Amino acid sequence: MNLENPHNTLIEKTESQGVCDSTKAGFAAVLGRPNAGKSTFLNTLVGEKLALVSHKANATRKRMNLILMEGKTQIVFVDTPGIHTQEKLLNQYMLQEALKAMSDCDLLLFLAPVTDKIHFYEEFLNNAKKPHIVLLTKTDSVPKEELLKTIKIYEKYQKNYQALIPVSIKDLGSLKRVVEVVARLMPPNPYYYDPEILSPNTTKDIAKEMIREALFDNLSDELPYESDVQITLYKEKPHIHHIKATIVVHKTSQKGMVIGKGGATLKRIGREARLKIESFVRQKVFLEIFVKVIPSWCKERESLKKMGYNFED
Ligand SMILES: Nc1nc2c(ncn2[C@@H]2O[C@H](COP(=O)(O)OP(=O)(O)OP(=O)(O)O)[C@@H](O)[C@H]2O)c(=O)[nH]1
Ligand SMILES: [Mg+2]
Repeated sequence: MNLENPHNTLIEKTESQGVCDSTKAGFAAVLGRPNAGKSTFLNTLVGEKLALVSHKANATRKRMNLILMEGKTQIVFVDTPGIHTQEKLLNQYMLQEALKAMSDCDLLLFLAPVTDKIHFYEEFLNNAKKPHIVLLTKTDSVPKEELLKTIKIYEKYQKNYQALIPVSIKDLGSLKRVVEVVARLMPPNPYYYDPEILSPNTTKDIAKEMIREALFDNLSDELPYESDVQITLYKEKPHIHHIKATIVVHKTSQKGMVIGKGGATLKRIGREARLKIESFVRQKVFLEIFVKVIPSWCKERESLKKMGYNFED
């Protein structure tokens, strides 16, 4: 079967599994290097900004599940941290999260920006044992001829993948095609989650990601990586959600940067985060943010565990 798209470039090898009366459900892990566009892709699919997106790498730290219904098929997309070198402890945790998602899922979606050289991906393309589809992302950032050339290069691996689909978040049709292909590859199963919900992650988890996103957007490059957010109170009152959060950094100088001159930076972070959370929970939010120094929080296994990054020993 060969579906059309604006670039006429979807290469798909799977045949339709036919109409089935019973439901299908499965997990599709979204993998790729940092900054490949994994979280953006998923947010655009579900139409809500649930996963943290940033132009800075290493935005996603923990797996986040986003649920999409396609007819009688429930697809649980698993957003994962970007796969990269792992000399730092937090990176090791992030790699572990990605590998866990990979082993638990039914299908892998491997995202490779069309602007990257294929050599970054050859190891995966050669050796991946799980059924996978390759998504060439950010196609809007290259001319059509370059996209076609890149597709030719990837076709060398077509024996291994189920489909190769060029995508851009600016082309909703390309995302729809991904959903169709993924839905077809999901196994017969009862639904894992209530079909009405978008994510089984709690509102508290999502609020935390939204505050982290505001931090990423307002701080210079290295700092976000060395900071984190803890939610110390999440109370849903009749007309308002009351949230207390603590931004954790590991040096006193970083605390100063988060607070900013006369508290200006922290105020901006708080305002941005509050607006994001309010638009998600569709309620007023009262958000209080504190800043705390915990030396070396991201360098020691025990401190990481306290922050909610649970290593599998
Ligand atoms: N031009 C263009 N930019 C995109 C597209 N998809 C994502 N981006 C940008 O790529 C950057 C990284 O996006 P993320 O979704 O945070 O990437 P990620 O793969 O989740 O990154 P990590 O969580 O760090 O592993 C952001 O600046 C996005 O706006 C796309 O289709 N086209
Ligand atoms: Mg991400």
